[in-house]
Amino acid sequence: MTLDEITISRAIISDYMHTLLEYMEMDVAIVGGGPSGLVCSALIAEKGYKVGLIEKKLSIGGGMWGGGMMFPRIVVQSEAKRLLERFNITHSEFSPGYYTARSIEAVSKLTTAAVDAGVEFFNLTTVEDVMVKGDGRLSGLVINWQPVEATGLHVDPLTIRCRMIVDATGHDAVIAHYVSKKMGKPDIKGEGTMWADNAESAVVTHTKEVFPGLFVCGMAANAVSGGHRMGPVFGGMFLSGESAAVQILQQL
Ligand code: 48F
Repeated sequence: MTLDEITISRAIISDYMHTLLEYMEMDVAIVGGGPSGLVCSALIAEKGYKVGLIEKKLSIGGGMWGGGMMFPRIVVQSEAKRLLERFNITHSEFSPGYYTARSIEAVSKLTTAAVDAGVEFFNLTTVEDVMVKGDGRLSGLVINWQPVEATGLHVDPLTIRCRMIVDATGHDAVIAHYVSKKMGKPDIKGEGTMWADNAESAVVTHTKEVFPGLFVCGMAANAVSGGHRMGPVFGGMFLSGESAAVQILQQL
């Protein structure tokens, strides 16, 4: 065949614009493509709900991509071993209860699971504000291209409507902060020091609806509720994403 550059360009614009228009309204928007957001998105989408994952960076994976201090390995403890198996992530036991996995494989397998479950990805897209109307419920997100934010251009954003929103933005708990600043709640306690054992169980307990329509999972959950940090052990992230999905599915 003879390739035509303009047809290639039209194909890309047409396909993505169609998707963007379709996802102006969705059941669940997950903000942040780290491990907790990926697990959460896959488990909700596999039940047939319309799920969009918004990620400001070019690549998906968040803080899991780089492993620990750029050694591309993660550790997952025994409590979350079943999720390594569920997502077909190769792992081996380092010492009793401590499993190692390749961070790049873990990101890839979770991303594949989300794609296969029907999650639509919106990368290079920043959530820069939230929509709360008269009913006092978080009902939408204000989005913009990430390069607009990065370059400080004064370009107005667009808005999407969602039944539920998940703040999976990691340590910064960005969405919870936006809501807190404008609505006076949730109360954000801030993240504690490194304490892996405490942090890993707390992150699951802290995974909850913190404002009508807004769930927090992953490090965002600990940042909101005053939990500790844990470094490159990821079982809590997987279990937190799963817990958020279970709670949201109960409400949908
Ligand atoms: O930080 P991140 O991986 O979140 P997580 O699922 O996992 C935390 C771990 O990676 C690690 C840890 C556990 O061992 O402590 O840090 O809680 O991924 C968060 C993603 O959210 C994106 C960000 O680029 C990252 O990929 N993000 C942050 N702010 C925004 C955003 C925003 N305003 N709009 C869209 N995406």
